[in-house]
Amino acid sequence: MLRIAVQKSGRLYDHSIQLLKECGIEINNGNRQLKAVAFNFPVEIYFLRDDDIPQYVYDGVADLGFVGENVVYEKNKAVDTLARLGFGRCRLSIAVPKTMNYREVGDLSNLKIATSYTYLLQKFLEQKNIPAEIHEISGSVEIAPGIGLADAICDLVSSGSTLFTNGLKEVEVILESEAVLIAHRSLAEEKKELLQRLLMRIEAVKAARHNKYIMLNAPNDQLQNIAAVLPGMKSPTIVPLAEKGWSSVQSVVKENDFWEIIEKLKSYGAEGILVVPIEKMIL
Ligand code: PRT
Ligand code: ZN
Repeated sequence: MLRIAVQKSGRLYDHSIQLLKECGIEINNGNRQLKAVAFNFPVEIYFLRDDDIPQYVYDGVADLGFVGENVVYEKNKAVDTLARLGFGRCRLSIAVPKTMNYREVGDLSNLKIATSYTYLLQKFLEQKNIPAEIHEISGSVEIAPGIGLADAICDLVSSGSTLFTNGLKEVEVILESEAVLIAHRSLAEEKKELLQRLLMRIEAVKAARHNKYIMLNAPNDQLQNIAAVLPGMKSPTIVPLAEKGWSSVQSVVKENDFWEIIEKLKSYGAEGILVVPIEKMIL
């Protein structure tokens, strides 16, 4: 049995449960218990505060954890990071009042900076050789400058709207973060096998999210050009159509390159282009 720690409630909860579900691991956490056993995979889920997850995994009370990299680095526990999970993206940044004339990192010298990320902030300031005072607070960091508690803050940012509404501007990015899968350093053999199965599923779900299945009709005299822009997993599938001189082409495209590819395909005379999501992709 693998024991996986996930956030009990908060920004990572829904995505964590969704990812497990897409990996074929269903749990019933109807009344929000602290522990739940999956129906169809030997996995037990522990619901914890995100800040506690690295410690539980380090101690081996949980084998694995889904948690933000920001928390992993801040807690600085010796655990292995095995996969990036593609959700919970944010950055840990320093922000100052927007009225401040900020030019460079040296301008932070002798300021009082409020944060709940004392370890990462201290490391950053030491690296840059900046003498500044760190004021630890556990929540609502963004209001600290407004109430005279600090001159600047160091906190997580995603859209930037919290900073904006509090009259702050982002001036230094300390860390880019997303949710990751962490693991205890010495897992038993039987757990390692389960972990490999889980990792394969996570990679399949991630690959599927980043790829689309594409089908189109192409004039035969353009097949070479079209095949060249559609490398697919190995190479595209090409099947003749009932109409003479035409073929159906099927392949897989990366979401990032998607529009560029469509434009090229159209310029080569492709017609009836259909694009469908992929449920799972096993490479
Ligand atoms: O109760 P528990 O301790 O488990 O939860 P928590 O309150 O500590 O964490 P939670 O649920 O807020 O966040 C969990 C994780 O989500 C974080 O550790 C990050 O890895 C990730 N994450 C992604 C974020 C954000 N984006 C985020 N924007 N965590 C927090 N924020 C906050 C930020 O602190 C600030 O208050 O959102 C505000 C800024 O957002 P924008 O969009 O206005 O910039
Ligand atoms: Zn937390």
